[in-house]
Amino acid sequence: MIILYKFGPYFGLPDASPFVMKAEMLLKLAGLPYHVSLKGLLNAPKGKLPYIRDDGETIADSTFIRLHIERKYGFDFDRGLSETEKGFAWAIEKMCEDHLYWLIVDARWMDRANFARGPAQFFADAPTLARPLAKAIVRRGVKRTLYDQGLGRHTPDERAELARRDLAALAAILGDKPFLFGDEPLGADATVGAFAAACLAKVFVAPLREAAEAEPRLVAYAERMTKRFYPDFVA
Ligand SMILES: N[C@@H](CCC(=O)N[C@@H](CS)C(=O)NCC(=O)O)C(=O)O
Repeated sequence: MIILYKFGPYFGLPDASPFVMKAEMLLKLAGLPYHVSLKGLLNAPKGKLPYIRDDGETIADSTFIRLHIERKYGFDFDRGLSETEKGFAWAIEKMCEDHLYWLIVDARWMDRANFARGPAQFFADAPTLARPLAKAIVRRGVKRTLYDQGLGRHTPDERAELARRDLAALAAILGDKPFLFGDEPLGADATVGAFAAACLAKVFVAPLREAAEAEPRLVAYAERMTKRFYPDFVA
């Protein structure tokens, strides 16, 4: 039996992490049964979630989870796609994971009010006296990461512009189709659905969310994906 290590529901989303949501949607797409554990972060092989354990094997990182499912269970997340579409699917995913993601991190962690409403919850189990210091240290680390990554060097207006471009690109690619490549969701939908939902989380007040809400097709798509993969989830 597969165990998926995740954070759990936060911010009105099925999981705090879009990468976890992606991995979970991939498991569901492949029709694989799995259990979840919310206690994996301390033992995470790469210090991040998600990872899975599958019959004694540990696979960390949502992309390697996907490749594992494809190799071990023979499920094709790109089924029916041409080589060009496969390249396109990969590029869309990586825009979400390596660009849009950092705009999400910025919106959640760097704005004080968003932080207080959002990621501050991660520190609920820290000892009361140490909690403010722990929050400050981790926030400072996230700020440093954003600076090193590069997006942290831009002005807020520049970041907002990049967010609008990412989200408009996703909406344009989606067009009027129910899913990215047609009537049924594929692997890339697990990524885009997860990241679109993360951008739209109502807890956060941010230009990023405004940019997502300005794309009605993307909003409808995010709702469609969440309903399809988390039919029982109540925000
Ligand atoms: N490339 C990884 C990214 C996973 C990732 O960044 N996870 C974040 C949450 S969104 C995490 O676990 N962060 C915990 C930490 O850095 O301590 C994947 O695709 O799974």
